[in-house]
Amino acid sequence: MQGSFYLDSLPLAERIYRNQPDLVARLYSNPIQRYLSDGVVILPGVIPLDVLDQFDRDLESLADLETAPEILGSIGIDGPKKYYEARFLRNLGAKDFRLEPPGLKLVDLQRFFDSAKRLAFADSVTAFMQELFGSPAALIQSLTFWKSSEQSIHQDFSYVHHHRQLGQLAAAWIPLEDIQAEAGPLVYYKGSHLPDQLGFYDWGQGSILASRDADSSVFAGYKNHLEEIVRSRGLQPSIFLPKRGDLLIWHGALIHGGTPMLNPGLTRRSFICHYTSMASHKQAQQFRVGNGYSFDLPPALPYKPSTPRRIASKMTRMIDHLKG
Ligand SMILES: O=C(O)CCC(=O)C(=O)O
Repeated sequence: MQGSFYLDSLPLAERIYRNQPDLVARLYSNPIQRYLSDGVVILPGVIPLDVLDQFDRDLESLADLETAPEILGSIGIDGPKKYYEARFLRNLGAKDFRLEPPGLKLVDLQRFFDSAKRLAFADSVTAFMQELFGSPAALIQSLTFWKSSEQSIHQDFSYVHHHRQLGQLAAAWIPLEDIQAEAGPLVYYKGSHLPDQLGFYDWGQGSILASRDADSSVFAGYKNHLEEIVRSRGLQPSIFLPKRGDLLIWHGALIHGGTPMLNPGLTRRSFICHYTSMASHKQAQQFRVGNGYSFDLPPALPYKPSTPRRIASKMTRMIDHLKG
């Protein structure tokens, strides 16, 4: 997919911002104006604390996988190779996911916990997305972190793209606790959200989409490309140290990542959701939640990995373990 696809799918608000920035102040709220100019906006104290309390309790229920209900074991996981290949929490072979090293992502907990669903569709989030897209929010995916992602800097549109309307992508970062500087907080670069002006990365044959199977030199090239943008434009890193209840919303093209965890004793519990507009993904219309929609809500059926798959996962983990 070429860069022109990205530009052709931008929401009206962003088209106005690019062509007649003065008009934006007359048409849109202050948070949308800041989002359009910086690629990011922080809304302090807008996430209901009682829902966060419930989500805390639900996450605790997952901690002991041997006693957690079977269905919870079928939660998807992602992140570094070991997690990506295990695919489901219960294949990880770990009893307590909280003891895993940084990088583990629990995928789509809104399919299992009402608290996660209520967070993903909190009024402050859905109202923002509705104004931005001119259409209700459609949740693509959520990721829950116990620790830092330690993910190198990237732009989401290259990775989160099954909705196809690449320009219609925004994400919410919801802290589940007050985030400490040494816990590996989110880092982002204000003003880095206009990839056509800063330069698209060519993932191969002019495509702007990342492939997990790409050669490691392609990933290294991507990292260099973004670092060069940051350096040449003099973009400054911002570190997000929110309090519980705060919300950060970022543009699908904002350069961001997870910083290294400096204190191994600290958690960085966070809930991250990616959205597109309902109008750009009609399939989402079947699952309405509050003022938004979701791609795929009913809980997945308990996953039974095939025997070869289980053996392959176990061997991969043993080899990784031996390699240290
Ligand atoms: O929270 C982080 O460390 C990074 C999360 C992220 O990059 C993402 O979800 O796109």
